Amino acid sequence: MERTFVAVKPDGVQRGIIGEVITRLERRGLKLVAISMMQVSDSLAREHYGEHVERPFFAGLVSFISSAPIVAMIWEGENAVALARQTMGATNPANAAPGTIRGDFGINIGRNIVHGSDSLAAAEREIGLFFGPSAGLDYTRSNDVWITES
Ligand code: DAT
Ligand code: MG
Repeated sequence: MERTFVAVKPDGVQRGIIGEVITRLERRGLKLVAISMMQVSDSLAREHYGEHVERPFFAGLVSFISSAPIVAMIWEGENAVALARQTMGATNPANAAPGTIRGDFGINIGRNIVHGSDSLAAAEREIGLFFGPSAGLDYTRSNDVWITES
């Protein structure tokens, strides 16, 4: 089953929206298989956002993500990568649809509450970076058969 990396960023933690993010992903049907509150180091932040190193917002992004605790998670489910991104909404909250996390809770691209892997390859890389390659519990929920047709 597909797995993706999702994090509640420092703004989401400080604003008390951790539960809201988790609730929305749970309601969607995705399954939480790992969770950790952590303070991101400067080096982990740079590595995680390495694809953006040349962008003008890189320094601000790295300092923001490492400025206060985050909640790092692994979520599992059919199409977990795409579904988590859809539930989060567009990168810029100003363009994110109402009903999405970013569309309901944000107004500014530099404070967009959540991170979610944008591809299967990114998910594997980010899970490895934040949790290690073999992280994530294997377990079944009694209602899994009511969420995904086998
Ligand atoms: P996403 O987080 O939706 O995957 P991304 O990978 O393009 O978006 O960018 C990573 C983060 O960088 C994004 O969540 C917020 C910040 N960011 C992106 N574009 C930005 C911009 N033009 N100005 C300021 N911050 C930006
Ligand atoms: Mg991204």
